[in-house]
Amino acid sequence: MKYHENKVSYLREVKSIVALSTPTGRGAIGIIRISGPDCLSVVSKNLPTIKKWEPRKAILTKFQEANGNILDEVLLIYFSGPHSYTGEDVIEISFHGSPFILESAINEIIKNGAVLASPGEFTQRAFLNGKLDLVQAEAVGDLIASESRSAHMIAMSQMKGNVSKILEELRQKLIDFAALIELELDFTEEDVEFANRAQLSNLITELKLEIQKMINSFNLGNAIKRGIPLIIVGEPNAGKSTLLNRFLEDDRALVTDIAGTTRDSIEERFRLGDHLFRITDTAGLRKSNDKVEKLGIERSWRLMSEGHIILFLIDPLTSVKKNILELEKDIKLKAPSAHLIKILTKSDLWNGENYHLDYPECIEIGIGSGLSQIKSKLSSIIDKTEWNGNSEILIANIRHAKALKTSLDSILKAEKCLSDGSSGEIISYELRDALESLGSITGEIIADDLLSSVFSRFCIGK
Ligand SMILES: Nc1nc2c(ncn2[C@@H]2O[C@H](COP(=O)(O)OP(=O)(O)OP(=O)(O)O)[C@@H](O)[C@H]2O)c(=O)[nH]1
Ligand SMILES: [Mg+2]
Repeated sequence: MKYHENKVSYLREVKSIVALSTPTGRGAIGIIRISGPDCLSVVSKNLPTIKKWEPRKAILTKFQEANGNILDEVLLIYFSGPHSYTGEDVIEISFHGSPFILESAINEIIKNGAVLASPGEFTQRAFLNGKLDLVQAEAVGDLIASESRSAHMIAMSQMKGNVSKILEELRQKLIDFAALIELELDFTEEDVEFANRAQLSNLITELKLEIQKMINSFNLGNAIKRGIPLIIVGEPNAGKSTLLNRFLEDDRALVTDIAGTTRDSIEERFRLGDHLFRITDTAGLRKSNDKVEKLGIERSWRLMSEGHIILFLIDPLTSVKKNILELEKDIKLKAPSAHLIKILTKSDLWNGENYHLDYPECIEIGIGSGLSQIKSKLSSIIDKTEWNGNSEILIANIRHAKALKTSLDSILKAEKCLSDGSSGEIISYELRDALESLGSITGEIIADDLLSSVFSRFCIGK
């Protein structure tokens, strides 16, 4: 089902929804939100003292149960539709944050005709009522989930409409051209060309570059949103788990002097400055006949290919230079685009020795030293990335990246048709496909099941 059909079916059966918008559990206050066309009548029995609903004014009143019992003294605000988050009439009621009070109040409101909201349903209604496009609606979810300043910045930029604006500009250019080509189809007898082919070819080149740039930005955008993948690798006993524990300031991983202690990978997260990192300790790399250890080592190699940054740990006291060089070569082959940071471990055991001749460009770490150098290096790598946090847009949503890819494929096909001298009909078909994929990102054109899957990832009450 397409967006407009979806909207019609939604408007036909719309009911008021209610949900707790603050986290469950005890708190100073708990906010219940109600949205829908009959929002006022749904709560009027519980709030009998309110005679006049003045929008956007805080009202202190009593919330009463059906049997007349006063459940709580509450503070509420009424937003009259369409001037509300959802575009419908909305009431937000602040209760004292007792789970008993909040549950009882929700039950009362449901008894009076509202239904419990499903995840993201408030935002879904905002989208269906044209208050937000789909990219902005998804940004609301990302904003709530953001765990670092950089993830927050991406979500804010998306919510402000920066991504939507660029997509809309691209779409508009394509629409103009597709329309001209389609006009030609009405005049096939006369053999006229409304759409200048050289201009179309320039436009296609421009769109290809723009879209490819956005697709490329997904790697970094996704890393920043979910946590930048940082993988610790090296030979057994190099000190990998020790370093993980130092990053986390916790004894998370087992550390022993037995080579092969870590068998399965261990993933944790930590924040450094504005960024969230996803750090993984891995099984030491060596040839092993042990079935379990072999599986762990295979996993270490697999994880490397997904790493944005790889910390390669070398214990110079026990390592053989030739093996380390080979390992480094293999790591670079496995993860050609990752940043590799080489680290010489256990420096407290070899103070005074100059291992830098054997292993140049390494950071040294030992008991109680070296961690701050690694952290500065991590920060400088991220700060040097092409994204400066403001002007450039970053694609951080896999749905957007996939739709951009589909759109690029159609544009490439249109380009081929153009160079083959194909008919306007075929070119316009490909351009329409590209437009449809671009339109699905902001929700201009969207299937029903996709819409549900977007909003099902939200929390209830948003
Ligand atoms: N003196 C000293 N010992 C260290 C240092 N880092 C690690 N060790 C010791 O080296 C041994 C191995 O450390 P781990 O952190 O378990 O090494 P690993 O790389 O995780 O080893 P596997 O899990 O077997 O691959 C332990 O006995 C640690 O206490 C260090 O900086 N200085
Ligand atoms: Mg270990």
